[in-house]
Amino acid sequence: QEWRRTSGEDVRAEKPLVIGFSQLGSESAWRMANTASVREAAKESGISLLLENAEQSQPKQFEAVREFIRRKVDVIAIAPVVESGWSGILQEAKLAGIPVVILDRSVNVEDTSLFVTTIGSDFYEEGVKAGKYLLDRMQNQAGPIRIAELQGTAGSSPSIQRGEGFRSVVKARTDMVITQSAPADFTENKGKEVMQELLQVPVEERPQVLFAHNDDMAIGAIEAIKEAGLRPGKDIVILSVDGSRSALQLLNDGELNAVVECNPLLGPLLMQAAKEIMAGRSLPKRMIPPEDIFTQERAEHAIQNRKF
Ligand code: GYE
Repeated sequence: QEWRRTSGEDVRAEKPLVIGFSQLGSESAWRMANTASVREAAKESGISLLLENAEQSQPKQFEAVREFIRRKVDVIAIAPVVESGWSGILQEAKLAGIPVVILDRSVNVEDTSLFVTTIGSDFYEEGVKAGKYLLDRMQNQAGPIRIAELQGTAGSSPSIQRGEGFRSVVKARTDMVITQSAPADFTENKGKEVMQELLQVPVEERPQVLFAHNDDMAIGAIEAIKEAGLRPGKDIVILSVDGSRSALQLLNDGELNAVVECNPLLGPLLMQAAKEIMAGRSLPKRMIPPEDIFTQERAEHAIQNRKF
C-alpha cells in the first residue's frame, strides 16, 4: 500500500502539462498551418492540448476560456479574433491563477499584467514592407496611382496594423491614394466577392494597385480580376501578406507581385513558453519571429521551403 501510494504520486508528478488553446477560426491557409503547428508541437513536447475553434466568434472564445478554467488547465493560450474586449475574461483567468499566453494576434488591454506574453508577428512592420515595395515599384510611374485595399477581419490586430503600417509609408507620395478599402474577412470567397464590387467603377477610377491583407483574399481577388478581363500582376499590381504556397505559386506565375511573409508556425514557441512559465522563469512581454518579403525573383526558390 505504501509503495502504491508513492508510485501514484510519482505518476502525478510526471503528469503532462495541459494547455487550453482558444483558436479563433479556420479562415485561411495561414490559420490551418497555425493550428497544425500548435497540435504537432504539443505532441512533440508531450504537452496535452485542449483545442477549441471559435469560428470567428469572440463570445465563443470567452466560453472556451471559461471551460479551460473549469478544467484547471496549467496554461491558457488565446489567438484573439479581435483586439478589444478582453479585460473581463482575462481577469477571470487571473483570479483562477492560470497564466495566459496571447498567440498570433494581439489584445488591447490597459492592464498588461493580465497576460504573460504575446507571441506573434509585427503586423505594422508587415504593412510597412508592403508599402516600401510599392514605393520602389512605382518610382518611375506618374500619378495618380489608385490603390484598393482588402482588409481582414474588422477590429483584428493584423488588419488594423497592416493598414496603418502601409499608410505610414505610402503617404510619402501625395499622388498615391487609397481610393477603395473594404473588409473581406481574410477569406478567399469574400476576397473575390468584394473585389468584384470594387471593380464596378468607371475605368478611370479603377485601381492600379491592390493591397490584400492576406493571401487568401488576394487569391479570390485575382479570380475576380481575371473574370473582369484584366490581367492580375500587370493591369493591377497585387501585394499580399502571409506567404502560403499557393500565393508563392501565383507570385512565380506573375499574377501576384509581392508577398510579405507572416509566419504561422508558432507552436514550438508556445510550448517553450508554457514550459518556461511552469518552471517559474520570466518571459519577454513580446516574442516576434523574424520575417521577410517574397518577390517574383525569389518565388521559385521560396516555394520549396515553404511549409504551408
Ligand atoms: O495573416 C491571415 C489569418 O492573424 C496573422 O489571420 C493572422 C492572420 C493571417 O487569417 O491569413
